[in-house]
Amino acid sequence: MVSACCCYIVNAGYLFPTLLSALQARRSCTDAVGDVIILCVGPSDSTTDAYRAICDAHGIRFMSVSADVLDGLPISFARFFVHRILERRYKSVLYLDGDTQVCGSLDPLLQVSIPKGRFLAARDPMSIEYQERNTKYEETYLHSIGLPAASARRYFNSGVIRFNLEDWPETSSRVLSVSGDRNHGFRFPDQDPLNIAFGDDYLTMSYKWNFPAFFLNSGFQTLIEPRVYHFMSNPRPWDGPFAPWGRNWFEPYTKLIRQFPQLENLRSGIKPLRYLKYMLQQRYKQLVETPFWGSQPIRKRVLQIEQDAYF
Ligand SMILES: [Mn+2]
Repeated sequence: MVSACCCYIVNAGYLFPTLLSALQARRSCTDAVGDVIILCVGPSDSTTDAYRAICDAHGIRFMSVSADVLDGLPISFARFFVHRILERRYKSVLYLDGDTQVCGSLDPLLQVSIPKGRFLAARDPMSIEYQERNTKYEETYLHSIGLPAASARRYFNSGVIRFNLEDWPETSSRVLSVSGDRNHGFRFPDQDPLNIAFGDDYLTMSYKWNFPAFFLNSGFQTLIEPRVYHFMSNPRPWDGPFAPWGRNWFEPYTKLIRQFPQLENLRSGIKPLRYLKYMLQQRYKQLVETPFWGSQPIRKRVLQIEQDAYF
């Protein structure tokens, strides 16, 4: 029995990208080190059955979970309920968003020991942005949600988190209490209260384990050698071969459909007008943002974060 797992928790609408990431994760961690688990929130139907069959055949645990487990909260909060579902034998958990791609061994991350009560997360690019743009802190989004400046400098992303399962009930209840105090009204509903509840009291994970896809614009993949790419905002790579990822990160999804043609009709594509909008938007972002993100000071700061990272 293994005591570690990679865990996704999604609803049926997000199973397509999640399956790709989970298959990659399965190939990227040793069977004897960790299980790969997809928790699917909501009723079983022909769609979830199709995904379950693929998972069963490829060594991924697929578990259907009643929506009741979320206490009425939206799916974005689901990561704070995994301790209600996972068996206690899993001591170490690597939570992954479904909008990720895994391309290197996850064993070391599953096996690293984490002090009691702490967790590992990667710095969100927003934490770099406001400092390097020399914006007045009082005028930033992070200030508007009540985050002290010291915590804002370490504002982290919640898309990939490594934690000890025994700590998660306490962590989750702190987050849900912060979120509840604001009527669950944050722009980043899970990430903001997690940052407010923990401030800078977490352990920094290398960008290697949660690499923001737009860093591809600045060539940071050669500095960092990512093992998990995270596609944090729309468009996503399964929508099309947009900048900056192009065909390289789009084709795994088309291959997935070639491998499992039964998935073709179970996913919804984007409309041509939106496709065009995304194409222009991504090119524009590349032009406008690369001088900033590709600049020497940012490069230095990213390298510094990497050097100081706990793991
Ligand atoms: Mn995400």
